[in-house]
Amino acid sequence: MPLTTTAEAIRSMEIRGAGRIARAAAGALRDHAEMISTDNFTGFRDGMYQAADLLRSTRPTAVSLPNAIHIVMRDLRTATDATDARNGIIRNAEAFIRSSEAAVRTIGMIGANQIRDGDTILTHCNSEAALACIIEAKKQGKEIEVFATEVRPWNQGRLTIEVLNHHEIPTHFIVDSAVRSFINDVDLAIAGADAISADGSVINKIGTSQIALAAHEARTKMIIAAETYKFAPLSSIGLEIPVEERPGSEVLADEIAQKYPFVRVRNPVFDRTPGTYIDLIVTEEGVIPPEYAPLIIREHLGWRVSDLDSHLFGT
Ligand code: RUB
Repeated sequence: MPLTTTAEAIRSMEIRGAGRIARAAAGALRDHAEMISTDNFTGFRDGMYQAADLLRSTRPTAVSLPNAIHIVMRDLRTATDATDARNGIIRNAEAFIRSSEAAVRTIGMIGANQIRDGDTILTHCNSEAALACIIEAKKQGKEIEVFATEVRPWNQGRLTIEVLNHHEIPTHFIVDSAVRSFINDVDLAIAGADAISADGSVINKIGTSQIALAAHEARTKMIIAAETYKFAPLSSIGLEIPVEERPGSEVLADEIAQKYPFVRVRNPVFDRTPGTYIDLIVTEEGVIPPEYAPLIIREHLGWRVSDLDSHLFGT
């Protein structure tokens, strides 16, 4: 797929979900590196930097996107030869895609340990990582039930119920505002993450923080399933993760909104859940409390302030 097609597919949410976005970006960089045929290193590097800028501009919140770009292109800083640079990008992209898929499988195995036979689980949006835990628990023979939210305005919950139904998992489909009414029927809430900040807070689909609040009040366990590349390195130098706000027309059609000149539709598509409302984060490296986020950024992602490179991180 040409780079611009992938970028547009991410922007328009045809490709969505932080893990899928990251793998699509890695694949687009690999294909773009193969396509730029020049032997001139500077020309090749500048072409790749432009590609990275375009991809990074598509969706601002999913940290998986700049992290994937950084991982795929990290050798470009020290490369001097176009062929070596190209081969490095192709190698890194393929390794990233493989390890990202493996991470989801590992998270599923680890996350399933949090689910007991007979549990009822609440999930929100459509997260591969969160669903991997639920599906693995079912595969292990645990009798489970799920509450899945609708997820206005994009209805990602319909994707989730399709997957749950495919795995023959009994599921209750509820509107987002019904969460508190059902929270006492739930043993465990599991959501994914678009970004995890150094302070342990989690940015995920709008409504996640209300679920966490309801879970906290009901003493229901709230866990986040997220690959380590969802942790945000730049948050460790105090940079805020931007929360994407999409057009109001996704919530209320323009022709209806036009009738109400005093009304402005707001459409933030993610929110931040403080770490204090999260019991643990399931990563492919094991379970951690939210306070361990800086450790993942430093020890696992191996990120140092000296890594700061505007082309790779978009600072
Ligand atoms: C998707 C969303 C998902 C996370 C994690 O939002 O909030 O919970 O991206 O998903 P959108 P995954 O539909 O707006 O992209 O675990 O699949 O990476």
